[in-house]
Amino acid sequence: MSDNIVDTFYARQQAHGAKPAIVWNGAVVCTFAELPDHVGRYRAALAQLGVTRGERVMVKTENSPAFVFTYLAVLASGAIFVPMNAAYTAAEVELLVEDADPVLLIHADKTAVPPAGTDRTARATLNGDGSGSLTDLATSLSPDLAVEPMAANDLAAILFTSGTTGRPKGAMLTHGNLGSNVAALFETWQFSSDDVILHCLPLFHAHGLFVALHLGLFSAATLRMLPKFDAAKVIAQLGEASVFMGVPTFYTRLLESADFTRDATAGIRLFISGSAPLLPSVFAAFEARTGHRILERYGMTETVMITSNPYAQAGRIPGSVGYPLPGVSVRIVGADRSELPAGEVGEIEMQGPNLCAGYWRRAEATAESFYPDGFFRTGDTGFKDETGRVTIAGRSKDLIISGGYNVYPAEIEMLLAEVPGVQDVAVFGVPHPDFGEAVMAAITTEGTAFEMAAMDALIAEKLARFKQPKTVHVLDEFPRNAMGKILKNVLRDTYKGSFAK
Ligand code: MCA
Ligand code: AMP
Repeated sequence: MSDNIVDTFYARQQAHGAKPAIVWNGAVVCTFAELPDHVGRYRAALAQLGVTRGERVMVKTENSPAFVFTYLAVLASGAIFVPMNAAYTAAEVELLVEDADPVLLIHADKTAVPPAGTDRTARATLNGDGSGSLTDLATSLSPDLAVEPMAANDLAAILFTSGTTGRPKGAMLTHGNLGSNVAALFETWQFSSDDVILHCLPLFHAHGLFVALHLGLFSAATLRMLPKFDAAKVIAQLGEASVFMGVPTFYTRLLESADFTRDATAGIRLFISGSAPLLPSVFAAFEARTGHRILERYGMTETVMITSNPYAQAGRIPGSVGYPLPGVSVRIVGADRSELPAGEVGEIEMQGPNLCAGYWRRAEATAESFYPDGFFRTGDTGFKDETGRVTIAGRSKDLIISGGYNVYPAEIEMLLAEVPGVQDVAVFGVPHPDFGEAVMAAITTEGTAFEMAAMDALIAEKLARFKQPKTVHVLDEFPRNAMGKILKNVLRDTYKGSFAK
Protein backbone atom coordinates (compact mmCIF):
# COMPACT_ATOMS: atom_id res chain seq x y z
CA MET A 1 0.00 0.00 0.00
CA SER A 2 1.33 3.45 -0.90
CA ASP A 3 0.97 6.71 1.02
CA ASN A 4 -1.88 7.79 -1.26
CA ILE A 5 -4.48 8.79 1.33
CA VAL A 6 -7.17 7.08 -0.76
CA ASP A 7 -5.36 3.77 -0.15
CA THR A 8 -5.39 4.54 3.58
CA PHE A 9 -9.12 5.32 3.53
CA TYR A 10 -10.01 2.17 1.58
CA ALA A 11 -7.87 -0.05 3.82
CA ARG A 12 -9.53 1.31 6.95
CA GLN A 13 -13.03 0.96 5.45
CA GLN A 14 -12.58 -2.65 4.38
CA ALA A 15 -14.01 -4.23 7.54
CA HIS A 16 -17.07 -1.93 7.38
CA GLY A 17 -18.31 -2.55 3.84
CA ALA A 18 -22.00 -2.84 4.72
CA LYS A 19 -22.09 0.47 6.57
CA PRO A 20 -23.51 3.57 4.84
CA ALA A 21 -20.59 5.79 3.82
CA ILE A 22 -22.56 8.82 2.61
CA VAL A 23 -26.10 9.82 3.53
CA TRP A 24 -27.23 12.86 1.52
CA ASN A 25 -30.26 14.88 2.60
CA GLY A 26 -31.35 11.88 4.67
CA ALA A 27 -31.02 9.18 1.93
CA VAL A 28 -28.21 6.59 1.73
CA VAL A 29 -26.03 7.21 -1.36
CA CYS A 30 -23.57 4.35 -0.97
CA THR A 31 -22.00 1.95 1.50
CA PHE A 32 -18.25 1.76 2.12
CA ALA A 33 -18.14 -1.35 -0.12
CA GLU A 34 -19.75 0.64 -2.95
CA LEU A 35 -17.65 3.78 -2.55
CA PRO A 36 -14.62 2.68 -4.68
CA ASP A 37 -16.95 1.90 -7.58
CA HIS A 38 -18.37 5.44 -7.60
CA VAL A 39 -14.90 6.94 -7.27
CA GLY A 40 -13.58 4.64 -10.01
CA ARG A 41 -16.17 5.89 -12.53
CA TYR A 42 -15.14 9.49 -11.90
CA ARG A 43 -11.51 8.42 -12.13
CA ALA A 44 -12.18 6.91 -15.57
CA ALA A 45 -13.95 10.14 -16.62
CA LEU A 46 -11.03 12.27 -15.43
CA ALA A 47 -8.60 10.13 -17.43
CA GLN A 48 -10.68 10.73 -20.59
CA LEU A 49 -10.51 14.46 -19.90
CA GLY A 50 -6.71 14.37 -19.80
CA VAL A 51 -6.07 14.18 -16.07
CA THR A 52 -2.81 12.44 -15.23
CA ARG A 53 -0.45 12.22 -12.26
CA GLY A 54 0.79 15.62 -11.04
CA GLU A 55 -1.75 17.67 -13.03
CA ARG A 56 -4.04 20.13 -11.26
CA VAL A 57 -7.82 19.76 -11.34
CA MET A 58 -9.75 22.84 -10.19
CA VAL A 59 -13.25 22.55 -8.83
CA LYS A 60 -15.86 25.28 -8.35
CA THR A 61 -19.09 23.71 -7.26
CA GLU A 62 -21.38 23.26 -4.26
CA ASN A 63 -21.37 20.28 -1.90
CA SER A 64 -22.75 16.99 -3.24
CA PRO A 65 -21.85 13.29 -3.06
CA ALA A 66 -20.42 13.74 -6.58
CA PHE A 67 -18.05 16.37 -5.15
CA VAL A 68 -16.73 13.70 -2.76
CA PHE A 69 -16.35 11.10 -5.56
CA THR A 70 -14.56 13.64 -7.75
CA TYR A 71 -12.22 14.62 -4.94
CA LEU A 72 -11.26 11.02 -4.22
CA ALA A 73 -10.97 10.30 -7.95
CA VAL A 74 -8.52 13.18 -8.44
CA LEU A 75 -6.36 11.86 -5.58
CA ALA A 76 -6.67 8.25 -6.79
CA SER A 77 -5.37 9.47 -10.19
CA GLY A 78 -2.29 10.95 -8.53
CA ALA A 79 -3.49 14.40 -9.63
CA ILE A 80 -3.74 17.51 -7.43
CA PHE A 81 -7.13 18.74 -6.19
CA VAL A 82 -7.59 22.53 -6.25
CA PRO A 83 -10.97 23.58 -4.83
CA MET A 84 -12.28 27.12 -4.67
CA ASN A 85 -15.20 28.92 -3.05
CA ALA A 86 -18.32 28.36 -5.16
CA ALA A 87 -19.27 32.02 -4.59
CA TYR A 88 -16.24 33.48 -6.40
CA THR A 89 -16.74 35.90 -9.29
CA ALA A 90 -15.25 35.23 -12.75
CA ALA A 91 -12.46 37.71 -11.96
CA GLU A 92 -11.51 35.82 -8.79
CA VAL A 93 -11.60 32.48 -10.63
CA GLU A 94 -9.45 33.79 -13.48
CA LEU A 95 -6.66 34.75 -11.10
CA LEU A 96 -6.62 31.29 -9.55
CA VAL A 97 -6.80 29.46 -12.89
CA GLU A 98 -3.85 31.50 -14.12
CA ASP A 99 -1.87 30.58 -11.04
CA ALA A 100 -2.76 26.89 -10.71
CA ASP A 101 -2.60 26.26 -14.47
CA PRO A 102 -4.96 23.26 -14.27
CA VAL A 103 -5.52 20.67 -16.97
CA LEU A 104 -9.23 20.62 -16.09
CA LEU A 105 -11.71 23.06 -14.50
CA ILE A 106 -14.87 21.44 -13.16
CA HIS A 107 -17.63 23.95 -12.49
CA ALA A 108 -21.38 24.24 -12.04
CA ASP A 109 -23.42 25.12 -15.14
CA LYS A 110 -24.69 28.39 -13.73
CA THR A 111 -21.65 29.83 -12.05
CA ALA A 112 -19.22 32.60 -12.85
CA VAL A 113 -16.13 31.30 -14.66
CA PRO A 114 -13.92 32.94 -17.27
CA PRO A 115 -14.85 32.11 -20.88
CA ALA A 116 -13.44 28.77 -22.12
CA GLY A 117 -10.73 28.59 -24.74
CA THR A 118 -8.42 31.24 -23.32
CA ASP A 119 -6.10 28.72 -21.70
CA ARG A 120 -5.03 25.07 -21.93
CA THR A 121 -7.68 24.12 -19.39
CA ALA A 122 -10.43 21.68 -20.41
CA ARG A 123 -13.89 22.19 -18.88
CA ALA A 124 -16.47 19.82 -17.42
CA THR A 125 -19.60 20.62 -15.46
CA LEU A 126 -20.78 19.39 -12.09
CA ASN A 127 -23.77 20.90 -10.31
CA GLY A 128 -24.86 20.88 -6.68
CA ASP A 129 -27.46 18.20 -7.50
CA GLY A 130 -24.70 15.95 -8.90
CA SER A 131 -25.73 16.43 -12.57
CA GLY A 132 -23.40 17.69 -15.29
CA SER A 133 -21.13 16.54 -18.09
CA LEU A 134 -18.65 14.99 -15.65
CA THR A 135 -21.31 12.76 -14.09
CA ASP A 136 -22.73 11.88 -17.54
CA LEU A 137 -19.29 10.73 -18.64
CA ALA A 138 -18.60 8.92 -15.34
CA THR A 139 -21.85 6.94 -15.49
CA SER A 140 -21.12 5.83 -19.08
CA LEU A 141 -17.75 4.31 -18.14
CA SER A 142 -16.56 1.22 -16.24
CA PRO A 143 -14.89 2.06 -12.96
CA ASP A 144 -11.12 2.32 -12.88
CA LEU A 145 -10.40 0.99 -9.40
CA ALA A 146 -6.64 1.55 -9.47
CA VAL A 147 -5.13 3.95 -6.95
CA GLU A 148 -1.94 5.63 -8.16
CA PRO A 149 0.92 4.89 -5.72
CA MET A 150 2.05 8.14 -4.08
CA ALA A 151 4.83 8.96 -1.62
CA ALA A 152 4.12 10.89 1.58
CA ASN A 153 5.69 14.05 0.15
CA ASP A 154 3.74 13.97 -3.15
CA LEU A 155 1.13 16.71 -3.52
CA ALA A 156 -2.53 15.88 -2.96
CA ALA A 157 -4.13 19.32 -2.96
CA ILE A 158 -3.51 23.03 -3.36
CA LEU A 159 -5.79 25.33 -1.39
CA PHE A 160 -5.60 29.04 -2.02
CA THR A 161 -5.42 31.47 0.85
CA SER A 162 -4.63 35.15 0.46
CA GLY A 163 -1.89 37.19 1.98
CA THR A 164 -0.94 40.64 3.10
CA THR A 165 -0.34 41.64 -0.54
CA GLY A 166 -3.83 40.49 -1.49
CA ARG A 167 -2.53 38.01 -4.08
CA PRO A 168 -3.75 34.47 -3.37
CA LYS A 169 -1.14 31.89 -2.41
CA GLY A 170 -1.71 28.18 -2.97
CA ALA A 171 -0.84 26.03 0.07
CA MET A 172 0.63 22.75 -1.24
CA LEU A 173 -0.64 19.88 0.91
CA THR A 174 0.91 16.44 0.57
CA HIS A 175 -0.59 13.02 1.10
CA GLY A 176 1.62 12.79 4.20
CA ASN A 177 0.28 16.10 5.59
CA LEU A 178 -3.31 14.96 5.24
CA GLY A 179 -2.71 11.41 6.49
CA SER A 180 -0.82 12.48 9.60
CA ASN A 181 -3.38 15.12 10.54
CA VAL A 182 -6.45 12.93 10.23
CA ALA A 183 -4.72 10.21 12.27
CA ALA A 184 -3.95 12.74 15.02
CA LEU A 185 -7.54 14.00 15.07
CA PHE A 186 -8.92 10.45 15.06
CA GLU A 187 -6.94 9.71 18.20
CA THR A 188 -7.51 13.06 19.96
CA TRP A 189 -11.25 13.13 19.38
CA GLN A 190 -11.71 9.39 20.00
CA PHE A 191 -13.39 8.58 16.70
CA SER A 192 -14.60 5.09 15.81
CA SER A 193 -16.57 3.40 13.06
CA ASP A 194 -19.65 3.74 15.29
CA ASP A 195 -19.66 7.50 14.72
CA VAL A 196 -22.02 9.38 12.44
CA ILE A 197 -20.79 12.83 11.43
CA LEU A 198 -23.37 15.49 10.60
CA HIS A 199 -21.48 17.38 7.88
CA CYS A 200 -22.71 20.71 6.49
CA LEU A 201 -19.46 22.64 6.04
CA PRO A 202 -18.43 23.71 2.55
CA LEU A 203 -16.23 21.00 1.01
CA PHE A 204 -14.05 23.58 -0.74
CA HIS A 205 -12.23 24.58 2.47
CA ALA A 206 -9.84 22.70 4.75
CA HIS A 207 -12.40 22.48 7.57
CA GLY A 208 -15.08 20.68 5.54
CA LEU A 209 -12.66 18.66 3.40
CA PHE A 210 -9.69 17.66 5.56
CA VAL A 211 -11.34 17.64 8.98
CA ALA A 212 -15.00 16.65 8.65
CA LEU A 213 -14.88 14.57 5.46
CA HIS A 214 -11.50 12.94 6.17
CA LEU A 215 -12.53 11.91 9.68
CA GLY A 216 -15.54 10.07 8.25
CA LEU A 217 -13.48 8.35 5.55
CA PHE A 218 -10.60 7.48 7.90
CA SER A 219 -12.82 6.22 10.75
CA ALA A 220 -15.29 4.43 8.44
CA ALA A 221 -17.88 6.61 10.18
CA THR A 222 -21.03 7.47 8.24
CA LEU A 223 -21.07 10.98 6.77
CA ARG A 224 -24.57 12.44 7.00
CA MET A 225 -24.20 15.35 4.64
CA LEU A 226 -26.31 18.43 3.96
CA PRO A 227 -25.78 20.77 0.99
CA LYS A 228 -25.02 23.62 3.41
CA PHE A 229 -25.63 24.77 6.96
CA ASP A 230 -29.32 25.27 7.73
CA ALA A 231 -30.21 25.44 11.44
CA ALA A 232 -33.63 23.75 11.09
CA LYS A 233 -32.25 20.90 8.96
CA VAL A 234 -29.33 20.38 11.34
CA ILE A 235 -31.64 20.22 14.36
CA ALA A 236 -33.87 17.73 12.53
CA GLN A 237 -30.90 15.40 11.86
CA LEU A 238 -28.97 15.75 15.13
CA GLY A 239 -30.79 12.71 16.52
CA GLU A 240 -29.21 10.55 13.78
CA ALA A 241 -25.64 11.71 14.43
CA SER A 242 -22.91 11.44 17.07
CA VAL A 243 -20.54 14.28 16.06
CA PHE A 244 -21.15 17.78 14.73
CA MET A 245 -18.54 20.30 13.68
CA GLY A 246 -18.78 23.85 12.49
CA VAL A 247 -17.66 27.45 12.59
CA PRO A 248 -18.86 29.69 15.47
CA THR A 249 -21.66 31.16 13.27
CA PHE A 250 -23.25 27.67 13.14
CA TYR A 251 -23.42 27.61 16.94
CA THR A 252 -24.85 31.13 17.33
CA ARG A 253 -27.49 30.32 14.70
CA LEU A 254 -28.41 27.03 16.41
CA LEU A 255 -28.82 28.84 19.72
CA GLU A 256 -31.26 31.27 18.08
CA SER A 257 -33.70 28.40 17.51
CA ALA A 258 -36.12 27.42 20.28
CA ASP A 259 -36.03 23.85 18.87
CA PHE A 260 -32.36 23.56 19.78
CA THR A 261 -32.74 21.87 23.14
CA ARG A 262 -31.03 19.49 25.52
CA ASP A 263 -33.19 16.69 24.10
CA ALA A 264 -32.30 17.51 20.49
CA THR A 265 -28.58 17.17 21.29
CA ALA A 266 -28.78 14.17 23.62
CA GLY A 267 -27.30 11.70 21.09
CA ILE A 268 -24.27 13.83 20.19
CA ARG A 269 -21.01 12.90 21.90
CA LEU A 270 -18.94 15.79 20.51
CA PHE A 271 -19.53 19.32 19.21
CA ILE A 272 -16.40 20.87 17.67
CA SER A 273 -15.79 24.50 16.69
CA GLY A 274 -13.04 26.20 14.73
CA SER A 275 -11.93 28.46 11.85
CA ALA A 276 -12.67 31.58 13.93
CA PRO A 277 -12.71 32.46 17.64
CA LEU A 278 -15.62 30.99 19.62
CA LEU A 279 -16.82 33.65 22.06
CA PRO A 280 -16.80 32.44 25.70
CA SER A 281 -20.39 33.80 25.92
CA VAL A 282 -21.46 31.40 23.13
CA PHE A 283 -19.61 28.52 24.84
CA ALA A 284 -21.47 29.32 28.08
CA ALA A 285 -24.89 29.73 26.45
CA PHE A 286 -24.37 26.42 24.62
CA GLU A 287 -23.46 24.60 27.81
CA ALA A 288 -26.41 26.11 29.69
CA ARG A 289 -28.84 25.09 26.93
CA THR A 290 -27.54 21.63 26.05
CA GLY A 291 -25.17 20.49 28.79
CA HIS A 292 -22.40 20.06 26.16
CA ARG A 293 -19.09 21.89 26.33
CA ILE A 294 -18.02 22.74 22.76
CA LEU A 295 -14.52 21.50 21.96
CA GLU A 296 -12.55 24.29 20.27
CA ARG A 297 -9.57 23.62 18.05
CA TYR A 298 -7.23 25.80 15.98
CA GLY A 299 -5.94 25.32 12.45
CA MET A 300 -4.96 26.89 9.18
CA THR A 301 -5.16 25.93 5.53
CA GLU A 302 -1.34 25.62 5.44
CA THR A 303 -1.20 23.29 8.44
CA VAL A 304 -4.66 21.73 8.69
CA MET A 305 -5.22 21.29 12.46
CA ILE A 306 -2.60 22.50 14.94
CA THR A 307 -4.07 22.41 18.45
CA SER A 308 -7.15 21.05 20.16
CA ASN A 309 -8.77 21.22 23.55
CA PRO A 310 -8.62 17.88 25.33
CA TYR A 311 -11.42 15.39 24.77
CA ALA A 312 -12.47 15.20 28.43
CA GLN A 313 -15.41 17.60 28.99
CA ALA A 314 -13.79 19.38 31.91
CA GLY A 315 -10.65 20.01 29.87
CA ARG A 316 -12.53 22.03 27.24
CA ILE A 317 -11.83 25.60 28.31
CA PRO A 318 -13.60 28.55 26.64
CA GLY A 319 -11.26 31.05 25.01
CA SER A 320 -8.40 28.54 24.74
CA VAL A 321 -7.56 26.38 21.72
CA GLY A 322 -5.88 23.68 23.82
CA TYR A 323 -2.69 21.72 23.22
CA PRO A 324 -0.66 20.88 20.10
CA LEU A 325 -1.88 17.70 18.39
CA PRO A 326 0.31 14.58 18.64
CA GLY A 327 3.50 15.14 16.60
CA VAL A 328 2.94 18.93 16.35
CA SER A 329 5.07 21.56 18.15
CA VAL A 330 3.96 25.10 18.91
CA ARG A 331 6.30 27.92 19.97
CA ILE A 332 5.43 31.42 21.14
CA VAL A 333 8.18 33.77 20.04
CA GLY A 334 9.17 37.40 20.41
CA ALA A 335 10.30 39.74 17.64
CA ASP A 336 13.76 38.09 17.56
CA ARG A 337 12.16 34.61 17.36
CA SER A 338 13.38 33.58 20.80
CA GLU A 339 10.85 31.54 22.76
CA LEU A 340 8.84 33.52 25.33
CA PRO A 341 8.01 32.35 28.86
CA ALA A 342 4.52 31.12 29.79
CA GLY A 343 1.93 33.89 29.92
CA GLU A 344 3.68 36.24 27.50
CA VAL A 345 1.98 37.07 24.21
CA GLY A 346 4.02 36.57 21.05
CA GLU A 347 3.73 35.21 17.53
CA ILE A 348 2.60 31.60 17.21
CA GLU A 349 4.93 29.33 15.23
CA MET A 350 4.33 25.65 14.54
CA GLN A 351 6.15 22.65 13.15
CA GLY A 352 4.94 19.15 12.36
CA PRO A 353 4.16 16.50 9.76
CA ASN A 354 0.99 18.45 8.94
CA LEU A 355 2.86 21.57 7.74
CA CYS A 356 2.37 21.99 3.99
CA ALA A 357 5.23 21.94 1.50
CA GLY A 358 5.10 25.69 0.83
CA TYR A 359 3.21 27.98 -1.54
CA TRP A 360 2.69 26.87 -5.13
CA ARG A 361 5.14 28.63 -7.46
CA ARG A 362 5.77 31.36 -4.85
CA ALA A 363 9.31 30.89 -3.59
CA GLU A 364 9.44 34.36 -2.06
CA ALA A 365 6.18 34.02 -0.12
CA THR A 366 7.32 30.56 1.00
CA ALA A 367 10.64 31.93 2.28
CA GLU A 368 8.79 34.64 4.26
CA SER A 369 6.71 32.18 6.29
CA PHE A 370 8.61 28.87 6.29
CA TYR A 371 11.82 29.09 8.32
CA PRO A 372 14.85 26.90 7.50
CA ASP A 373 14.58 25.38 11.01
CA GLY A 374 11.22 23.84 10.05
CA PHE A 375 8.93 26.24 11.89
CA PHE A 376 6.10 28.15 10.21
CA ARG A 377 4.84 31.66 11.03
CA THR A 378 1.11 31.42 11.55
CA GLY A 379 0.51 35.18 11.66
CA ASP A 380 -1.54 34.60 14.81
CA THR A 381 -0.50 35.85 18.24
CA GLY A 382 -1.07 34.12 21.54
CA PHE A 383 0.43 32.67 24.69
CA LYS A 384 0.93 29.37 26.46
CA ASP A 385 0.19 28.68 30.11
CA GLU A 386 2.51 26.70 32.42
CA THR A 387 1.08 23.42 31.08
CA GLY A 388 1.58 24.35 27.41
CA ARG A 389 -2.08 25.15 26.75
CA VAL A 390 -2.41 27.71 23.94
CA THR A 391 -4.68 30.77 23.89
CA ILE A 392 -4.96 32.93 20.77
CA ALA A 393 -4.69 36.65 21.54
CA GLY A 394 -5.07 38.16 18.09
CA ARG A 395 -3.52 38.28 14.63
CA SER A 396 -0.36 39.94 13.42
CA LYS A 397 -1.65 39.46 9.84
CA ASP A 398 -4.30 41.81 8.50
CA LEU A 399 -7.20 39.40 8.15
CA ILE A 400 -10.95 39.51 8.73
CA ILE A 401 -12.78 36.25 9.45
CA SER A 402 -16.45 36.54 8.55
CA GLY A 403 -18.62 33.50 9.21
CA GLY A 404 -15.47 31.35 9.00
CA TYR A 405 -14.49 32.77 5.59
CA ASN A 406 -11.23 34.70 5.39
CA VAL A 407 -11.28 38.14 3.86
CA TYR A 408 -7.99 39.91 3.18
CA PRO A 409 -8.27 43.70 3.47
CA ALA A 410 -5.39 44.25 1.03
CA GLU A 411 -7.26 42.53 -1.79
CA ILE A 412 -10.33 44.76 -1.31
CA GLU A 413 -8.32 47.92 -0.73
CA MET A 414 -6.53 47.41 -4.06
CA LEU A 415 -9.85 47.03 -5.85
CA LEU A 416 -11.57 50.04 -4.24
CA ALA A 417 -8.55 52.22 -5.02
CA GLU A 418 -9.27 51.64 -8.74
CA VAL A 419 -12.57 53.56 -8.55
CA PRO A 420 -12.18 57.07 -10.07
CA GLY A 421 -11.99 59.79 -7.44
CA VAL A 422 -10.91 57.51 -4.59
CA GLN A 423 -7.92 58.93 -2.74
CA ASP A 424 -7.29 56.51 0.15
CA VAL A 425 -8.93 53.30 1.32
CA ALA A 426 -8.95 51.21 4.47
CA VAL A 427 -10.78 47.90 4.89
CA PHE A 428 -11.24 46.50 8.39
CA GLY A 429 -13.39 44.15 10.45
CA VAL A 430 -15.98 45.09 13.08
CA PRO A 431 -17.85 42.79 15.48
CA HIS A 432 -20.96 41.17 13.97
CA PRO A 433 -23.48 39.09 15.97
CA ASP A 434 -23.94 36.45 13.23
CA PHE A 435 -20.66 36.39 11.29
CA GLY A 436 -18.30 37.20 14.21
CA GLU A 437 -16.71 39.95 12.15
CA ALA A 438 -18.13 41.97 9.26
CA VAL A 439 -16.21 43.68 6.48
CA MET A 440 -16.26 47.50 6.52
CA ALA A 441 -14.56 50.01 4.25
CA ALA A 442 -13.71 53.68 4.62
CA ILE A 443 -12.50 55.95 1.83
CA THR A 444 -11.50 59.53 1.23
CA THR A 445 -12.07 61.10 -2.18
CA GLU A 446 -10.38 63.76 -4.29
CA GLY A 447 -11.82 65.95 -7.06
CA THR A 448 -15.40 65.44 -8.16
CA ALA A 449 -15.13 62.16 -10.06
CA PHE A 450 -16.18 59.81 -7.27
CA GLU A 451 -19.56 58.10 -7.61
CA MET A 452 -20.77 55.53 -5.10
CA ALA A 453 -22.69 53.77 -7.90
CA ALA A 454 -19.44 53.11 -9.74
CA MET A 455 -17.92 51.66 -6.59
CA ASP A 456 -20.97 49.45 -5.95
CA ALA A 457 -20.85 48.16 -9.54
CA LEU A 458 -17.15 47.28 -9.32
CA ILE A 459 -17.62 45.53 -5.98
CA ALA A 460 -20.56 43.50 -7.34
CA GLU A 461 -18.63 42.51 -10.46
CA LYS A 462 -15.32 41.59 -8.88
CA LEU A 463 -15.91 40.38 -5.32
CA ALA A 464 -17.73 37.33 -3.96
CA ARG A 465 -20.60 38.48 -1.72
CA PHE A 466 -18.97 37.37 1.53
CA LYS A 467 -16.02 39.71 0.80
CA GLN A 468 -18.16 42.73 -0.05
CA PRO A 469 -18.01 45.53 2.53
CA LYS A 470 -21.32 45.78 4.39
CA THR A 471 -20.84 49.59 4.35
CA VAL A 472 -18.43 52.00 2.66
CA HIS A 473 -17.96 55.13 4.79
CA VAL A 474 -16.83 58.28 3.01
CA LEU A 475 -14.60 60.25 5.39
CA ASP A 476 -13.18 63.76 5.25
CA GLU A 477 -9.87 62.41 6.47
CA PHE A 478 -8.37 59.26 7.97
CA PRO A 479 -7.00 58.94 11.50
CA ARG A 480 -3.24 58.54 11.01
CA ASN A 481 -0.15 58.03 13.14
CA ALA A 482 2.91 60.26 13.07
CA MET A 483 4.28 58.33 10.08
CA GLY A 484 1.06 58.98 8.15
CA LYS A 485 -0.13 55.36 8.39
CA ILE A 486 -3.91 54.88 8.61
CA LEU A 487 -4.92 53.76 12.10
CA LYS A 488 -7.25 50.84 11.48
CA ASN A 489 -7.69 50.24 15.20
CA VAL A 490 -9.23 53.71 15.52
CA LEU A 491 -11.58 52.96 12.62
CA ARG A 492 -12.52 49.60 14.19
CA ASP A 493 -13.26 51.39 17.42
CA THR A 494 -15.32 54.12 15.74
CA TYR A 495 -17.56 51.61 13.93
CA LYS A 496 -17.54 48.76 16.45
CA GLY A 497 -21.22 49.31 17.36
CA SER A 498 -22.50 49.23 13.77
CA PHE A 499 -24.06 45.78 14.12
CA ALA A 500 -24.74 45.72 17.85
CA LYS A 501 -27.92 43.77 18.59
C1 MCA B 1 -22.68 34.20 3.31
N1 MCA B 1 -22.67 35.55 3.30
C2 MCA B 1 -21.69 35.98 4.07
C3 MCA B 1 -21.05 34.82 4.55
N2 MCA B 1 -21.68 33.74 4.07
N3 MCA B 1 -21.29 37.24 4.38
C4 MCA B 1 -20.24 37.35 5.19
N4 MCA B 1 -19.57 36.27 5.70
C5 MCA B 1 -19.97 35.02 5.38
N5 MCA B 1 -19.29 33.95 5.86
C6 MCA B 1 -23.58 36.49 2.63
C7 MCA B 1 -24.50 35.84 1.65
O1 MCA B 1 -23.92 35.90 0.38
C8 MCA B 1 -25.74 36.71 1.77
O2 MCA B 1 -25.54 37.90 1.09
C9 MCA B 1 -25.78 37.08 3.21
O3 MCA B 1 -24.42 36.99 3.64
C10 MCA B 1 -26.63 36.22 4.07
O4 MCA B 1 -26.56 34.90 3.62
P1 MCA B 1 -26.96 33.68 4.49
O5 MCA B 1 -28.00 32.90 3.76
O6 MCA B 1 -27.23 34.07 5.89
O7 MCA B 1 -25.59 32.92 4.47
P2 MCA B 1 -25.42 31.43 4.41
O8 MCA B 1 -25.51 30.99 3.00
O9 MCA B 1 -26.32 30.81 5.43
O10 MCA B 1 -23.89 31.25 4.82
C11 MCA B 1 -23.42 31.51 6.11
C12 MCA B 1 -22.57 30.34 6.59
C13 MCA B 1 -21.43 30.17 5.56
C14 MCA B 1 -23.41 29.08 6.66
C15 MCA B 1 -22.03 30.69 7.95
O11 MCA B 1 -20.73 31.39 5.45
C16 MCA B 1 -20.51 29.03 5.91
O12 MCA B 1 -20.82 27.87 5.64
N6 MCA B 1 -19.35 29.31 6.49
C17 MCA B 1 -18.35 28.31 6.83
C18 MCA B 1 -17.03 28.72 6.30
C19 MCA B 1 -15.96 27.64 6.48
O13 MCA B 1 -16.20 26.46 6.36
N7 MCA B 1 -14.73 28.05 6.79
C20 MCA B 1 -13.62 27.16 7.00
C21 MCA B 1 -12.38 27.71 6.36
P3 MCA B 1 -26.73 38.69 0.42
O14 MCA B 1 -27.91 38.61 1.34
O15 MCA B 1 -26.17 40.06 0.28
O16 MCA B 1 -26.93 37.98 -0.86
S1 MCA B 1 -10.99 26.59 6.67
C22 MCA B 1 -10.20 27.35 7.96
O17 MCA B 1 -10.53 28.45 8.32
C23 MCA B 1 -9.15 26.64 8.78
C24 MCA B 1 -8.46 25.50 8.15
C25 MCA B 1 -9.79 26.15 10.06
O18 MCA B 1 -9.25 26.40 11.14
O19 MCA B 1 -10.87 25.53 9.94
P1 AMP C 1 -7.48 29.86 6.90
O1 AMP C 1 -6.55 30.71 6.14
O2 AMP C 1 -8.86 29.86 6.35
O3 AMP C 1 -6.93 28.53 7.04
O4 AMP C 1 -7.64 30.52 8.33
C1 AMP C 1 -6.73 30.25 9.35
C2 AMP C 1 -6.90 31.27 10.41
O5 AMP C 1 -8.16 31.12 11.06
C3 AMP C 1 -5.90 31.08 11.52
O6 AMP C 1 -4.62 31.60 11.20
C4 AMP C 1 -6.57 31.82 12.67
O7 AMP C 1 -6.35 33.21 12.55
C5 AMP C 1 -8.03 31.51 12.41
N1 AMP C 1 -8.54 30.44 13.29
C6 AMP C 1 -8.73 29.13 13.03
N2 AMP C 1 -9.23 28.49 14.11
C7 AMP C 1 -9.35 29.42 15.08
C8 AMP C 1 -9.82 29.41 16.44
N3 AMP C 1 -10.28 28.31 17.01
N4 AMP C 1 -9.77 30.56 17.13
C9 AMP C 1 -9.31 31.70 16.58
N5 AMP C 1 -8.88 31.79 15.30
C10 AMP C 1 -8.90 30.66 14.56
